[in-house]
Amino acid sequence: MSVRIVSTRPFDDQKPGTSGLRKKVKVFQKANYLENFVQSTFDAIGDFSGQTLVLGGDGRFYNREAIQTILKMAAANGFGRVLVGQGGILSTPAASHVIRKNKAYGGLILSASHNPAGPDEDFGIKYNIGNGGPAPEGVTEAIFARTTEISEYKVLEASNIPLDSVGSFKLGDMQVEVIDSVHDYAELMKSLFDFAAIRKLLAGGFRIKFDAMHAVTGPYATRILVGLLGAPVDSVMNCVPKEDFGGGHPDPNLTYAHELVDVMYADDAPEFGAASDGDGDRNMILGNHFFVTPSDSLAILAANAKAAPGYRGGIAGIARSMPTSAAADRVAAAMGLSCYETPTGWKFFGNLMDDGRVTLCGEESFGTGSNHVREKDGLWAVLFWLNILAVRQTSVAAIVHEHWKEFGRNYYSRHDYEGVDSAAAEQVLQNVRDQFATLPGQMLAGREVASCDDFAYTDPVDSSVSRNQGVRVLFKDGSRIIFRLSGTGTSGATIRIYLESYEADASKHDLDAQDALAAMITAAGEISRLRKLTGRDAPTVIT
Ligand code: VG1
Ligand code: CO
Repeated sequence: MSVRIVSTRPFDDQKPGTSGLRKKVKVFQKANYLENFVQSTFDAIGDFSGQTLVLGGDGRFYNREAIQTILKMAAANGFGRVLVGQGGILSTPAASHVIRKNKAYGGLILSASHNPAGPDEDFGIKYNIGNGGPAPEGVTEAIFARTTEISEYKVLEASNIPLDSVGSFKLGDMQVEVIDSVHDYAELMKSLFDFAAIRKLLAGGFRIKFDAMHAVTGPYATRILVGLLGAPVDSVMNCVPKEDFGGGHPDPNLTYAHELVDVMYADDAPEFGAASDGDGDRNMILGNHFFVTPSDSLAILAANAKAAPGYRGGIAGIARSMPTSAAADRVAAAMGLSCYETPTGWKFFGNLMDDGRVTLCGEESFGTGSNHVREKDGLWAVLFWLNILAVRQTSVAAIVHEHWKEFGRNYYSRHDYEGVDSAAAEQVLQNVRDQFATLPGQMLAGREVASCDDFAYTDPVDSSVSRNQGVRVLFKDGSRIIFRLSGTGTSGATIRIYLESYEADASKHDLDAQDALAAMITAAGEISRLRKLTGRDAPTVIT
């Protein structure tokens, strides 16, 4: 087997976004496109000779092909060992755990998360560092810089490795170990949650429904919920990963997880429902005829953390992304914990967890997690909820209502306008920026504007600064309107508008969020002149 050095030219569109490089499969299939990005990553991450790399993906179309290419490149570039999930499958949180457990140098995760899959849809790749978390901005910038000047890549001339059963192989001097995709992750979950209590809850007739949306969490949910916790087989649905995710959009929200929503809002609905996304790091939590917003879910997990054995000793602190509602801040204040507000994307939580400042983290985009790994973790959130339900012996809706009663309710919603012309989207944000000087002091939606800014974050651990992380209109009463452009899409621009207002009065906690936020929604449209610029009169998705 010999190493081949292939000459190549840079592509000008390999800048990683919020979570790695995401493009249409057709783009990744262009000659040298994947290879350039992988070699640029290897060139940018330092000296890994003889070290371990973790490799796996969400099973989408092109996963297997990409894995074979990356294995041969890893061998040619001097890795000592690659741990690859069986069938090429590793959920994002499981990959994070395997990196940490094996003290790997880093990992490559092949996923475009909740974006649709198939030959005409999306593919993605991201590099995670040795702590198991997404590469911080300094690293992704170095990778990007390398993509602009790359002139050759290295690949071993060898045949493909069989991925479908566990085993050890040699690729040149490099060891390839095909590992069980679920085992280590399941052991980790057992160490955090009271499996006996959850098993008892389920045996007592508490019915659950978990929707893997034809994506990566299927094998994990089946092994853990059915195999280890004894849930009836029909408690899980769409649990066989498909290369095209069944033609669906594996984004666990009320719009895309409609199959589960129909079950949970039917007359004979189970007590608990949940779904996860393409790569298994997101979660949606539902009760019988009840939806838990991700921001509330984070706050509720924090307030009830001691129910779970893994968190019985208490939590160090909480972090949330800036657009996530301030519900968790109220819990942190009540518990005397520090609370951090970071830019969107899990990579910003890594330093805070490594430094021991926070235990729980969350994002409004259906992501919650803790320092057990360095990614958000869908199934972890499901098990955490089940553990709390087993201890509290009440319904999801009752837990949420009691939480609001104690802490007040942060009404919250996100409106997404997808596939908007990029220039128009930029202008929507600019229109708001242009009013930064005049808005403060004005009344908007019946509230006084306190201040406006472009959110900037200084990492308290390494002092790195990230600017332009969202346009904020902040009100005196704590309400907020935030505008941001998505960094994960693959065509056109997506405008996200995040709306939040706080209600302390328990007699007003039963409004629909869209009604409670109606005046704020109108105000957001007016100050941004969104309708005129984009020609849209309604959001594509409301969460
Ligand atoms: C979105 C979410 C963000 C999340 C990111 C990756 O990013 O808003 O909270 O961290 O996706 O999640 P953006 O830039 O499109 O708003 V995942 O599950 O797609 O890896
Ligand atoms: Co995801």
